[in-house]
Amino acid sequence: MSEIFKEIPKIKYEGANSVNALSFKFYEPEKEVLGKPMKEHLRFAMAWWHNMCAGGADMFGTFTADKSFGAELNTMEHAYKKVDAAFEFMNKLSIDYFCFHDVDLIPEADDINITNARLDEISDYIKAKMLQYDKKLLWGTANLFSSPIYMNGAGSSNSAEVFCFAAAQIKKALDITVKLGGKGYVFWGGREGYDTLLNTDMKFELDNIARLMRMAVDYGRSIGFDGDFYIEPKPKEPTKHQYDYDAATAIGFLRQYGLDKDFKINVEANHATLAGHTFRHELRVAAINNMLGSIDANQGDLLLGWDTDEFPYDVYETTMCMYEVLKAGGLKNGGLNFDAKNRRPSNTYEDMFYAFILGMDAYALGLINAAKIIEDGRIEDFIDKRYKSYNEGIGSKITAGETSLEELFEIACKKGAPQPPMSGRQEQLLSIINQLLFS
Ligand code: XLS
Ligand code: NI
Ligand code: NI
Repeated sequence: MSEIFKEIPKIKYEGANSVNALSFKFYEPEKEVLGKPMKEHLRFAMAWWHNMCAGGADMFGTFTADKSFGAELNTMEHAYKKVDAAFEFMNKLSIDYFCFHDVDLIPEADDINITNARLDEISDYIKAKMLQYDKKLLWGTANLFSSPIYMNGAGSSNSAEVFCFAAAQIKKALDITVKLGGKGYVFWGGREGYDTLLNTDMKFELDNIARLMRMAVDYGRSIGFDGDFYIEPKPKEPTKHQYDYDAATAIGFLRQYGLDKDFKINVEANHATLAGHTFRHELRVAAINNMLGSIDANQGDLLLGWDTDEFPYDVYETTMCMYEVLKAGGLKNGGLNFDAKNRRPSNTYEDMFYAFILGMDAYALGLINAAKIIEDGRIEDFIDKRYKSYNEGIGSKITAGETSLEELFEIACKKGAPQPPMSGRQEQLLSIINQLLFS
């Protein structure tokens, strides 16, 4: 088999002073950080849709990047070429995982039976390549948003026939995910939302989405899927109101419908900021509910306000992300999926590699920095100190649930107004972070 990325060598770690653009400056897969190799903390994954399929088309123009890999687009020959390209790419960059939607892998046919036969065929080929290159599937999913049949959503569609077709696609995507040993299955809302309540029964749509997820869980478990289902929250785009607005909303939904034992959250950086939160906030909300599952590692642009899916480069953000991940005890079945694409004018094969080098180095730095914050201990010590009034006296009775409103009333009336609490010291804490990042 001939090489596709012929000009690109295997990317190696060369250290922070290297001027070779095709090298890692910070990512050393085997280097131990807090007792575990970087590659295990980070578990990088390649998103099939952006990397193997998307050519930079936008509302104003077509592809700028050629992702044909020498084959005619939308043929099975092309599907095979994408597999060849994907594994060569992952191998050259030392990326251990990938993620896909069903229709990223093959051209969808008019007849679902033909589509499914194509999925069987290509997944045989992918499975063999996974063995050959020692690569793993992080998660699979079904695309329930591109086809015109999904214009009103999938689980939330007003059409029962569309709901039925969505269920069929999910079943097949689960079959392929299990066949390839995937440890995750994602539900990103797609068009599960609405544009106007004038035509929408919100309660009915939410009930139906939950019904679809319940069937997916029951089927998945019946065929031996022992990984995690994920909801990937996003507040808007493509619909005006997406039902899975943010982590808190999705967790409430999962609990309401009894799906919380099987699902976790897949937090995407760009979706967090679209929801008006920091990335870190979303990670924390998921973590404190024991639902931090996996991460779509990208970056938005606050000046633009849509899902720009940029490769992450903001080291402050990657640091805070990895700090949350380390504090949460790591990602069990999840990883860092680069749900990210090159900017439209970055349209060559080399640019695909530069983008991943950027993202992987940014996360390696984030991990190194986060470990420094933890080892330093000043931030965590400060937080402990800030709440220490709950470790003694009336504070410990409050947290132990051993007091009452009446008792607190009596104490407060006897003691009178307390002193204001201690300073929050925000500026001091921020300067500790900068000291740790840059020394
Ligand atoms: C879109 C989502 C999508 C999911 C997978 O905004 O990020 O790419 O990750 O369906
Ligand atoms: Ni995503
Ligand atoms: Ni997204």
